[in-house]
Amino acid sequence: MKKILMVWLGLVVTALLAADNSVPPKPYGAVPSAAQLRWHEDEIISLVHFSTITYADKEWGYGDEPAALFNPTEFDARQIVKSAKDAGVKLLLLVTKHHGGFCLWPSKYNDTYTVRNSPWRGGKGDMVKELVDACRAEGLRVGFYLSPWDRNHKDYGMPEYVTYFHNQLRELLTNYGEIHEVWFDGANGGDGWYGGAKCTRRIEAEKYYQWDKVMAIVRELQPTAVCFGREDIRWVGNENGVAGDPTCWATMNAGGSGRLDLGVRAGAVWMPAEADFPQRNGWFWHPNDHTRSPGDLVGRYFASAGRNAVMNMGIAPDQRGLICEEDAAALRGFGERVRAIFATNLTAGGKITANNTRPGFPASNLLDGNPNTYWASDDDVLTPSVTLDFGKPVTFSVISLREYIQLGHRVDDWALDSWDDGAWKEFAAGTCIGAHRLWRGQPITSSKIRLRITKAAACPALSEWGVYLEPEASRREAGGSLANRIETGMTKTGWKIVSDSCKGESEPVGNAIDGNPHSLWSTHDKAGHHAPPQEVVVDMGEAHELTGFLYLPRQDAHTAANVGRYAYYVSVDGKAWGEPVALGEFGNILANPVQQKVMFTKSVKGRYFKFVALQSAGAPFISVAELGVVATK
Ligand SMILES: [Ca+2]
Ligand SMILES: [Ca+2]
Repeated sequence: MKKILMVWLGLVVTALLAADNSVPPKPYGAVPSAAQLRWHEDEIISLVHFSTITYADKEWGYGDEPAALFNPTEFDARQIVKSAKDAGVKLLLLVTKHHGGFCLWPSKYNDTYTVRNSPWRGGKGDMVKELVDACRAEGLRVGFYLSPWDRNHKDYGMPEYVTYFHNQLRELLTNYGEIHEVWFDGANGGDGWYGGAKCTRRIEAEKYYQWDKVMAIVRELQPTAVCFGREDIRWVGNENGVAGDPTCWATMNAGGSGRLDLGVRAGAVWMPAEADFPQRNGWFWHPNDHTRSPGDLVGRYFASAGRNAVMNMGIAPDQRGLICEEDAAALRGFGERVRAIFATNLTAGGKITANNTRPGFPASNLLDGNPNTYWASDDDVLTPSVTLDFGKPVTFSVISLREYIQLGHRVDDWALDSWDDGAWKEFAAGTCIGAHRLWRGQPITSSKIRLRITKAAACPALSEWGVYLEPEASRREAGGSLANRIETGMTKTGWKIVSDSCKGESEPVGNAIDGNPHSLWSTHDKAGHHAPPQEVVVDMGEAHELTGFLYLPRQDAHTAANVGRYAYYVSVDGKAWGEPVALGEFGNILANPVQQKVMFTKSVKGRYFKFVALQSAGAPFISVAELGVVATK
């Protein structure tokens, strides 16, 4: 009897397994940590840049901007956080200390250069605390940026500074509750004030800061935080908010090496890309700068969050301590557009079928709005397809795909077909899917669509599929041209080159004043690279009252030859030049090659100008896309 019972029980167990043999696929390759998963879900995050240099009209503080400058009389943390929230920002990264060294909190390790030394709140304020409290009140998560480079600190370059840096990190990660991202900038070492020494200090960034100790502090004090720039999250390689095209794999080689924009297919570690860019041209607020338009921001959303990266849009309070009306309106406009695009998922009511389904992981999981349920195929089926029948003609222009990344990057290639005149017609194809992949195109009307996985390393596991129609007005804004972001200054009719230090062969000197942002003057030819200093003298044909000049660096990814340091002269007769009317550095020109506008301390009359490139940002030659002038008339 006992034996029979055992056999019977065995049969029951076997039958139960057969009825529910929903064995999930095994993970493929590297997978995200819980903290990385949560970071992926944020999609839109935002750095907040605010410091003494907001009052000095600079991008990088030299370190000597007086703390007395810092007096945002209308500072309102809630207004700043609400503006970010309007844009859909989920995590706010506070720049607690930028390269200039000024601390937005009253650090006990610094007696001279923090909010305590400023007039703001009578020296009794803690701006980090006010912003953190506002984030928590508005439901945003919080991250901290702490610059390793410090151009104010007297000990920078020496071991004492590293102790200071570690102490500050410990202080920040101890006193403000749970922090979800810690951000370390890659800009490191160079000239600075350094306690009055005013010199250049170079360090070996990989060794100097003792990163193993830094990471131990982060892991000890904030175990649920991701770390940008070191172990968890990588920079996307530009400050345009544009992830790699066509791929942006979340994986990199062990140790984080690999192409920052494209990632590494089947790389050993999960280290996804964060695509940062400022809402304005500069990261800090400047009186003559302006916001990007909402339509422009939407384009960057598709190019970052829509390519498996996270969009990090920098916002900047003005000198009052508020997000100015212009910027707040653009943030609101951006948020409204994104919400409008994704307001109605046209898959609702559709009938979905797959040509292969793993038991327990049906195709309907793609449409349930739940990121934790997914459709998967059998282990040996690497190229399944899934069809969605709307039951009626539907017009769409945006497709959203999400892989169940808890099981890794499984899909290599995919294609989408519409049902056109009784036959399938491919309208989109791509590679990496990952956390989120968006396709944005011209409207298509079709009664059904099909997703084909055309190549995969392991059986695909996809969690969500969305189909949307972008409002026409929003769609018309797509692809806003570069040209409308470039200030041309005074018209260049009648200008001519008087002399130059290097003609340039394939990219001749005349290209610097031809009004075309895409044509360049580069100082290299068959003989090789011609190192700076390089200069050009231009005759404007008649005298003008000049108030400033414009330098447009090349606008593609090749930024190394952009001009780092410059001198600018003006002359009435093209013979007597005198002292330069402007002499300085284009800060951050390598990572953020936006148009540079340098205003003179007072206007100067002249018919000729001489632009001298004293130093290249990072190449053995220099390049100029355009030179222009700002004149009173
Ligand atoms: Ca789902
Ligand atoms: Ca040009």
